[in-house]
Amino acid sequence: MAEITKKPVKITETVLRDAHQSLIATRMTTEEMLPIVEKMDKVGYHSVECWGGATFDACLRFLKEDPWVRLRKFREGFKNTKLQMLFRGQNILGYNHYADDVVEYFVEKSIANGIDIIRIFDCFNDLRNLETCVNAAKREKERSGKGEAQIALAYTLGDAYTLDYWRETARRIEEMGADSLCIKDMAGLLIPYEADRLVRALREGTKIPIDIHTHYTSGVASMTLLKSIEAGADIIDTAISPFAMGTSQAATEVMVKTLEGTPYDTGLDLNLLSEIADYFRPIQEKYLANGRLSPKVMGVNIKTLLYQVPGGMLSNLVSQLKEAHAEDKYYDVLEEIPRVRKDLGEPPLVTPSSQIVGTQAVLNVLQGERYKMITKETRKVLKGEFGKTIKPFNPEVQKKAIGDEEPITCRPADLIAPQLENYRKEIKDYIRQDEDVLSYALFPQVAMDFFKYRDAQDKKVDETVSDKKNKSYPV
Ligand SMILES: [Mn+2]
Repeated sequence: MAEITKKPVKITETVLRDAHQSLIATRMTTEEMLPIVEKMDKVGYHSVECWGGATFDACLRFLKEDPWVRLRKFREGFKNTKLQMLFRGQNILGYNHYADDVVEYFVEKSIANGIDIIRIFDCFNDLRNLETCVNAAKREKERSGKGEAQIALAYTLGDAYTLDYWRETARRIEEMGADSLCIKDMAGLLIPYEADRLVRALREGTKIPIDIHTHYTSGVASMTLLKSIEAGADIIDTAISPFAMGTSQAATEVMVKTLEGTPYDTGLDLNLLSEIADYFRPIQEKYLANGRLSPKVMGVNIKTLLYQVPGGMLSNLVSQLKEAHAEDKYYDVLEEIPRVRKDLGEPPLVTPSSQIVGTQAVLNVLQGERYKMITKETRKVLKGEFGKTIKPFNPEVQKKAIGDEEPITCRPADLIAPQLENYRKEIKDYIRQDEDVLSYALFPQVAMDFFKYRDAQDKKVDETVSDKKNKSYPV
């Protein structure tokens, strides 16, 4: 009898990052997460995604938590499981390009505080914008033995995104020294049979592990994952069921059960997963009850496939139009989005390009004339400040935006002088740990407010202590 080659599929669990970012605007607190960490650590996940993306911003801005403290607590609890983060290339976790010294220091500190795998992407898939980050991770690996660089390609559709493009890009990613490759399908555009073709093309281009990250938004995610696995994908991203589906990932338990007894058997224990689901269910119910989790994001949104626009972008669009009392222009804007995207070189629509294209499309429609008003960000794109898009910019629109200014053609960060020392100076009165400078570099206003809050909290504690002991206040 022929021996069947076993090829267990690896699971990246997203409940501590993308799942709650997609469903409840990243509001899960560290306190809600920590009690389940010990159990999650026993599962045998390939990794747990728990940091980066919007979690950093939401920690500081809404939860008044230090994201670095959260990370260190995860590291303490996850003794056997790799921790993973999402990193926007030269944007780090922000919306603009940073100097290399900031990117390098962020990578160093992320790994030092407990991150094992850094998933790095660029909103234009301009690989030059990933070089500094990938190289920094590789240096850390040499130095400390820790740190893996995974390059993620933002998945999108369009004439230029052919199987040859994906195959060739996979080849270049391996050449750059990435440890693995991820297809990041933020909008749920990757449909099952296309996934089969895509993964086979990637496999022809590279030998490194292939990870598929998709969202359930359009209802096809679990089928897409299954076809990807059959085509040779090594890792899939899933979320434990109470925080799965809708705009989040496919459910972990469903994929584990589906693969059971096949050559792809993950080997994960369904009973243990079910206990983890039991833990998260009341948390899901709490957010449903307080309205943070809307049943609207839990169903299937087929518009995302029709218009090829990510779910998050659609809801932004609705609120922008509502504010302008122009809700009747919804379909005009939906038709304008692909035109603006084409003018801007047909980039994937993912943070921050999704916001830039969306806002410009709204303006074009509301002003009654295209590019009558051009946003600062659109101008930056057309000047080349975000890097190179797959297709050239529309020259007329570019001319209108930047006039006779010379567009940037090199890697944009080559033109940015080191920034760390200045940031350090600006927060010298508040700095308490090396990492503070990075929080400040990414979100200056929000981090400064947090530092002040932190000082005030401590002062309150001091005051209580001194009040009791000395009946006087410290000077
Ligand atoms: Mn995602």
